[in-house]
Amino acid sequence: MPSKKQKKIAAINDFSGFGRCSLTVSIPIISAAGIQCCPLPTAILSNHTGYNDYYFDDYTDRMKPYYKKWEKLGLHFDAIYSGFLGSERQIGIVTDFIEKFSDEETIIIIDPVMGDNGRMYDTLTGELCRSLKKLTAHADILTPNVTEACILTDTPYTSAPDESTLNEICEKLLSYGCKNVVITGIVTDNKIGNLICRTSGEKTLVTSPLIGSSRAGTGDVFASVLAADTVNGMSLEDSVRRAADFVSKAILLSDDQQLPSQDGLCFELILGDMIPPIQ
Ligand code: PXL
Repeated sequence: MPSKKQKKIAAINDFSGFGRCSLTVSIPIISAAGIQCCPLPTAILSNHTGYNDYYFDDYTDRMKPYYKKWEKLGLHFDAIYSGFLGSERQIGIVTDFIEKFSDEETIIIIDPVMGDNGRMYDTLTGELCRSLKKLTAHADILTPNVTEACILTDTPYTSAPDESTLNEICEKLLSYGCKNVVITGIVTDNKIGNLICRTSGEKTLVTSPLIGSSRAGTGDVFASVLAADTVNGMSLEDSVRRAADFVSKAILLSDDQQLPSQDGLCFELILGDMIPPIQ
């Protein structure tokens, strides 16, 4: 009997050598889930921008020549997952990439990486943020945190938006054209929630106990698990639940190791959780 064809995900994100974010998170997590992860770098950094100093090499000019060779190879992806973008021109490049390498079956996951805790990341310009709005229209699943959801919808930032504000944010994000939104890291009392909003109007809040510290790269770990699980056929709600559980477990372990918050989540210790059961 022929076995099921292995899936592949194109991960468009930066390569940061230290600090556990972007490609250094996505490649191991997606691979552990049994999926081939094919990276298209947007920038190369010594370490992420959450540290005081870093080397930053913008990869904009090299992205098209790089994936031209993928075109020649006739590649096609089951999912395209885009994360941190290094320049405004990369919005057009990612759009072109989606047109070239997807069909109606391809799941497009867009993590609009812009900031956290009410602050924009260093390398993000206002122009890039505005252009990211256009990119969201292509997403089957858009995964902003609360800060990013506020920036994208021109909503004043509050760490714990109330239900009516969240509803307005969801409506606005969906009006840009994406199919599903997952707003991550919504803090309420002693819980942390991820709100799934669908074009049908149906909303589901997936909550976890609020435990452990706030850490760099958490959104990247979350989106990587979500990308892997949805490509493996899991429902959006179950994928969000599993991503939230994986993140919570990794945060507890990282706190236990007394890892500095900038150094991210020591997810390596639980990568085994991503391995699917043998069929
Ligand atoms: O985790 C988000 C992220 C991704 N890539 C780079 C970053 C950050 C957050 O600081 O600096 C380069």
